[in-house]
Amino acid sequence: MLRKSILLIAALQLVALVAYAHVDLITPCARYSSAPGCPPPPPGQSIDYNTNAPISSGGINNQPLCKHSVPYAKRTVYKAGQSIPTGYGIGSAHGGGHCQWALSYDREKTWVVIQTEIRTCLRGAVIGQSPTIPVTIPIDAPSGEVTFMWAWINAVGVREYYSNCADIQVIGRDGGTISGVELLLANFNTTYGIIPEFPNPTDPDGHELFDARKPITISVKGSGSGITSNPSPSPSPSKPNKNGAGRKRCQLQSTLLFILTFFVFIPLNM
Ligand SMILES: *[C@@H]1O[C@H](CO)[C@@H](O)[C@H](O)[C@H]1NC(C)=O
Ligand SMILES: [Cu+2]
Repeated sequence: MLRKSILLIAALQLVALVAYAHVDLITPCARYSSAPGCPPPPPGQSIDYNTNAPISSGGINNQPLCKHSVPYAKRTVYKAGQSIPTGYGIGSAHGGGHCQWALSYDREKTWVVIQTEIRTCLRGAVIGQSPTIPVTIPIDAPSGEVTFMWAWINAVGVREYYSNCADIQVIGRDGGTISGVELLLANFNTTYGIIPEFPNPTDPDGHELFDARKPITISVKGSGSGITSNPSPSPSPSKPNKNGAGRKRCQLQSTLLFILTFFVFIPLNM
């Protein structure tokens, strides 16, 4: 009986540890986030306890950008020009990586990247802490209902692509245009290349792919509804690369966690 409950506790701990092994956007609330203070999901949707899981892993895509397509009923309001203290939940910082923040005015059909941090994004973030990164809504951003995306390519570990989205309302100009660059996908699916791990400063990190992102300008009608965008052919794929090392490392991490659970947590619980 005691042994059984110990096994159960160990299993639960393992599930908890694995479920929190990644990173997610918690401010503003990612869609259906379980983070404290986030609103309940819209009708028909349920809380997502895995908002911190990548949408692509090992070059295999499991979930769409944003993970969920139905927006929250209520939007967080920001003014054009405002700096958002975006916050992150850290389960494993994966040596940092490349962050992109993007806006969509057309329900996730077209993305304009408004800010990018290459290589160092979330590097050194401490597990369990909630680092913040200021992201500025462009001063000339038109008003409208906007999807705000955080996307991340990790530096170390299984080659992954992360994407969380928050539903915001921008108070800005009445119509007009907003410019930026296109969203870069990599480590995503077989259409796109794999950026190999880049733990060391001299490692190739695919930054040239970021430099090559095409500019994009979208026009937003005064009412805030309906947009036109300049046509943008899909990004050219980069060369695929092996990622065996990353996968091995991740398996090793899981094994270590499992061993830890049995030999450290169980004695503590007894
Ligand atoms: C990869 O993802 C993109 C973007 O979602 C999609 O357009 C493309 O068809 C996908 N490629 C494959 C091979 O599934
Ligand atoms: Cu992870």
